[in-house]
Amino acid sequence: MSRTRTRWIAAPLAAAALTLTYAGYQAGAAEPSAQGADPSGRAAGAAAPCLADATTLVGDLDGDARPDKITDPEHTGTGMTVQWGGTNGSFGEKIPVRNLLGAEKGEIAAAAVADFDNDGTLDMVVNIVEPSGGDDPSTARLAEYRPGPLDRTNLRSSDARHSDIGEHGEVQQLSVARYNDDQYPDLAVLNNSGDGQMDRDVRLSRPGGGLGDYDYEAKKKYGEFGTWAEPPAMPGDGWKQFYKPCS
Ligand SMILES: [Ca+2]
Ligand SMILES: [Ca+2]
Repeated sequence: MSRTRTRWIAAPLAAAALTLTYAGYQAGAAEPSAQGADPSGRAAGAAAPCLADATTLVGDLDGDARPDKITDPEHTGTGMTVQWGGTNGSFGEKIPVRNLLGAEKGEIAAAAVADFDNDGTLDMVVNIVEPSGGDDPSTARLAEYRPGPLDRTNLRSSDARHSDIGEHGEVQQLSVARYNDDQYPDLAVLNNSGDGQMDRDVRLSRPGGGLGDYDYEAKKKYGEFGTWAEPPAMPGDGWKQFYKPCS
């Protein structure tokens, strides 16, 4: 409850900053303004996410109505950083997502950020796994779908749900994708499924938002089977499919 109250109190203060920051974007956006009450159910005060450049998404991740900056240099989800939004449209220092998630040395930490349920606050899928080093893959230590807002200190969500992405092998990379043709982002998963096999798995959005579970038919249709020597390509244009340039 306190989270909701905080957001409502913060909204009027941040509204002015958002208006300035997003004036150009809002003016040209086809989407209705996300400020104030909105039939789409977007959080009050949260501007729609937008792309500062091909590898930098700007949107509210922690629910304080100030846009944050998420950078995913290789579109792999492994080198992702977050810069929390401050006053007057400023951003803090780049913090590696793997540090915020508490990944240990030797663990692979991958994350994908998008507004998977299209409510105006960014969400995250996370996976942490320690590779087995052998033919049989380990399962994830942590695999969750985390609807925003996320906690600034550890990226936790009060609505987090277990994800099955970590149960079919060792997740190497995560990336946003557009597979089924709806308004909700999908997920591409580069997965070491063992015995030399490296596949691109997929998790498709469900009607109304959020990600579905493993689906072999979807994998055959949108995924790809590969090997450790020749892994499948991962999508690099997922954000671009769903978010417009900020200016
Ligand atoms: Ca924020
Ligand atoms: Ca969301």
